[in-house]
Amino acid sequence: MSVNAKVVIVGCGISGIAAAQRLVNAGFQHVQILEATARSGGRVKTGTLGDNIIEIGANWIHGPSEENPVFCLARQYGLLEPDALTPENQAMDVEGHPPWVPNFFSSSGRKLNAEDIYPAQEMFLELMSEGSKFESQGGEPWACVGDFIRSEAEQQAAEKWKDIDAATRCLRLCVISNMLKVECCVNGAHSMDEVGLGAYGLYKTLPGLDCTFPGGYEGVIKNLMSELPSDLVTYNRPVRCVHWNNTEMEENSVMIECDDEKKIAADHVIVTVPLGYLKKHHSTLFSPPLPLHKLHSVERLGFGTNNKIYVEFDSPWWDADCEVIYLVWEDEDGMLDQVPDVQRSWIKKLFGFTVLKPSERYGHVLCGWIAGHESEYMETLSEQEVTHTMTQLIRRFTGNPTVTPRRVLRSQWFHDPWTCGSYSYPGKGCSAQDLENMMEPLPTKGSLLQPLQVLFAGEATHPCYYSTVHGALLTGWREADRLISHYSAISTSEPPK
Ligand code: 6YU
Repeated sequence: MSVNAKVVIVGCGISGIAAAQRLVNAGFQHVQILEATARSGGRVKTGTLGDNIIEIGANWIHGPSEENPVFCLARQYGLLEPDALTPENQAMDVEGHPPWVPNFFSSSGRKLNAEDIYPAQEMFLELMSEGSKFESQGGEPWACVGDFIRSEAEQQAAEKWKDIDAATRCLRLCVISNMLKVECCVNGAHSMDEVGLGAYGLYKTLPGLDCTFPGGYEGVIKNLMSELPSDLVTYNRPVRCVHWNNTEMEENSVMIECDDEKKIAADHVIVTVPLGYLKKHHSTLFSPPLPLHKLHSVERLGFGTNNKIYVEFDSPWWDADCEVIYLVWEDEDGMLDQVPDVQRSWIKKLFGFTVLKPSERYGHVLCGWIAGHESEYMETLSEQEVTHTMTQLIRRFTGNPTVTPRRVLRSQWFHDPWTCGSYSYPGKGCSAQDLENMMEPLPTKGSLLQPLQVLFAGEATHPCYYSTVHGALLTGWREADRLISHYSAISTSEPPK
């Protein structure tokens, strides 16, 4: 098939690249990507800390197994380590909770006994799994995940832990606050009070134990880009407005207006901008504006901030087998995941660290995780202030007043003008219909206007793998396939020449 229709893709993240790849391979002759920044990859972004390769954006392949297209591509390009490729690794079904070896430290400078903590962790994980079932039950006892967890945990703690001493019970409730902060990072939400309980179960996990890229996640982007024509992407070309339903134009139905005043006519545009950007700029990005039902879904879906703070040390203060470090504040038994005074105590939102492994490659590097408004505030501080606060935090939790990081590096996704946060989650009152609305092309069904003028891809448009790289990639393929089917239907319905 050779198709002359002109397709413009807005955004050169994995979804935009995937759409272009599929269209070019199907014979589309005029495909162009317009990217606001000077690079490809969007939220797949690899950087360095000293000599170490680190991820500023996406970290893991979630569920690396046959059904995961990112895993399949990474395997094909030879980007993964042998461990990740084994059938055992692919078959391991951990429902998104890798069984990492933890260390717990408390704000009074003690290393906590894992046995004291496990009952709280176990209860929390059971509740989270229960929370994901309301989606299929068609009813929810609470509007948000946070209220559900608190009310159930309170009740269960009163029953199950009635005979244990007050200090241990209190500590376990502090652990639940910590677990809520972990979930804020997983979901990219300010608080679990903002994550809808009814739609929480929409997210689906794939089998496979999450794995990383030894040479960096951007390897997938580089390999995909090398298969595309070199002039396909125009960098530093932000799109200001997509004019659709353009009855004045003679041939093409869409006109794309760029920040530098350049105007590009097209038959179809695939918009892949992040939901955070869409929330902020939808009123100027589309003319005419988005239909109301689509706009309501843009508003109902959540898009929050999750940032990383990498910290490198000369020697480790954690156990050799430790994979994750949790920091438990002993004054937080209210099962809250938000700090009362963001400016003074933003650091309390950082749940802890994942350990970069193997140490032979990375040395002693930790990746701190912090979500929400506290994370957005952290972005405004100078590097010195962040380093100082991290140093004080670690000294306090280890009880060692001399521990000093060698290097610190943080991400700043909220203040990235082309992302405006990290990734999407189902907000309160969300349902599967909202994700359907997100992916619905314009003009909507039933219209007599030229179909498929504006199509939507990007992680926030995937019905069950939103917030992931594989979800984003699949949406790019989905929208390309929509156009491919459209043109194959036209060509088969044409009379033979
Ligand atoms: C994953 C992971 N991961 C950590 C952090 C972040 C993300 N994700 P893009 O934004 O890439 O592309 C859009 C482009 O558009 C971009 O280049 C812009 O510059 C451009 N643009 C914008 N405006 C424009 C304009 N006007 N004109 C022109 N161009 C414009 N995913 O699989 N594993 O470990 C993580 C993580 C800190 C920030 C992640 C992870 C998310 C992915 O990175 C993200 O989904 C995709 O890269 C998005 O690709 P895209 O093409 O859509 O947009 C139970 C349950 C709960 C549910 N959640 C659980 C899942 C957990 C998800 N966890 C992620 C965690 C981490 C750590």
